Formats: sequence, C-alpha cells, structure tokens
Amino acid sequence: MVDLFDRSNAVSLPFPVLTDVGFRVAPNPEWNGFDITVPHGQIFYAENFFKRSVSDRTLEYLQENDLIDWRTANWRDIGHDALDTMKFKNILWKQDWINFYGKRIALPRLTSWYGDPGRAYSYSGIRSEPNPWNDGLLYLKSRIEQCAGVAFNSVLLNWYRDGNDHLNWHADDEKELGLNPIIASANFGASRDFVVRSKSDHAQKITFPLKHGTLLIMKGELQHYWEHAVPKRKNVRQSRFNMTFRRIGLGS
Ligand SMILES: O=C(O)CCC(=O)C(=O)O
Repeated sequence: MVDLFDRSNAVSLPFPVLTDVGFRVAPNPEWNGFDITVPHGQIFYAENFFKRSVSDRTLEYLQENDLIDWRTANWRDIGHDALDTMKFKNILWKQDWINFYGKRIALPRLTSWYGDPGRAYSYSGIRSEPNPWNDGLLYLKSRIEQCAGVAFNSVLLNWYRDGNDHLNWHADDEKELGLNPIIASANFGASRDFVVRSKSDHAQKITFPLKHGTLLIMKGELQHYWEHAVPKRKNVRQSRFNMTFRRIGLGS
C-alpha cells in the first residue's frame, strides 16, 4: 500500500523561496518543474528542462565559428574587431554600444535578435531588426512553446562570456511586449544567478540558479511589480548563454 504521508520521494525546489503571504510553490510534474506564485506574478522553473544531449548540442551550436575552437576559446580576450570579423556558423552575435554621459560604452555581454519579419525590438535605446529564424532556434522554440502554451515570435540571445558580463536591474515592460507578457528564458553553459526583486522596496527577493538546460517562464503581472538582474559573479570563468523567447506586437 502506498503511504500517502511518506514525503521521502517528494521533490523540492533547489533554492529558497519566501514564505511571506502571497508566495506559493507547487510542483508541476507534467513538466518536471515548479509553479511559483509571488504577489502579482507567476514564475515556472524547471532545472533540467532540456536533456543533456540537447543542451550540449545547443552550447556548440551557439559558438561554432570559422576561426576559433569554441571548446578552448578564451572569449574574454577576443577583441571587438576580431569578433566583428569572425563568422559564426549559426548565430549572428554582435557587440552593442550605449552612450553613457557622452562616452561610448560596450554592453557587458554580446547579443543577437531573431524573430518573425518585422518584429523589431528596442531596449537601452538600441533598435534591433530580427535575423531570420534558423533550425536550431526553431527546435528550441517549439519545445518551449509546448510547455508555455503560447507561440513566441522572437528571441533575444545574451552571451555572458564570463562572470564579468552581467545584466542590470530592469523589467521587461516595453509596450511592444504586451500588457502581461509571457517570457520564456532558456539557459545553457555556465550557471548564473537570476535575481528577482520587488520593484517597490527591493525587500522581497528570490535568487534562481539558471543552469545548463534550465527553463524559467515569467508570466502574469510580474513585469509591473518585479524586476530582475544577472549580477556579476567573479568566480565564473565559462560562458553562459541565455535566450528569452518573447511575443512582440501581439497584445497581452
Ligand atoms: O540572462 C538572463 O537570464 C536574463 C535576460 C534578460 O533579462 C533580458 O534579456 O532581458
């Protein structure tokens, strides 16, 4: 007979979530993850959403190029000029620059934008026209869509070459993403912390470890009340890749 009170096989989240009013964690066995409710928002987290072979192939797919062996490359030491002339086989990586008090500053990561024709995206004053989808991205997109239950029409790729690359506090609340956007974040390579905090007083905070093969989905009103960041982690020496699949110009 099954002991209904035997919790020895119960899976638990591999990181702490606040127990304050409005927070709730429920296992999602269908997708081998957890549905996390926070005040004014929901987050789905699946530590091992992609199987190892898919994650490993994706890591290779993202870095294959005509010049350097990605397995041994020290991407941090490759200058902007070399990077601009290098031909990546699958992803058109670029270094974006921002103007900061009259100074031209390189964004602390590389980016690329793919999507349906016409789904241009603007952030930090940078407007990106989408590159056309390729087979690798379409494969990942369709796997994620089955779990998210919606169709995405674009993806922003971020390449954090090591722990110095980072992303500052922000919310994905641009008008073209719709009122309550569903944003799915797929992660490959080095593990990095993805920190979510309340916009109002920054007091409530959750740190999600995003690993090789992890999927996280943000939904509901989250972007109105919470912001997120990928802080520097000086001890991380390897590259980490993040893809946020989005719905641009479709309403909520
Ligand atoms: O790299 C990540 O995990 C976050 C990416 C992100 O927040 C963004 O691109 O807006």
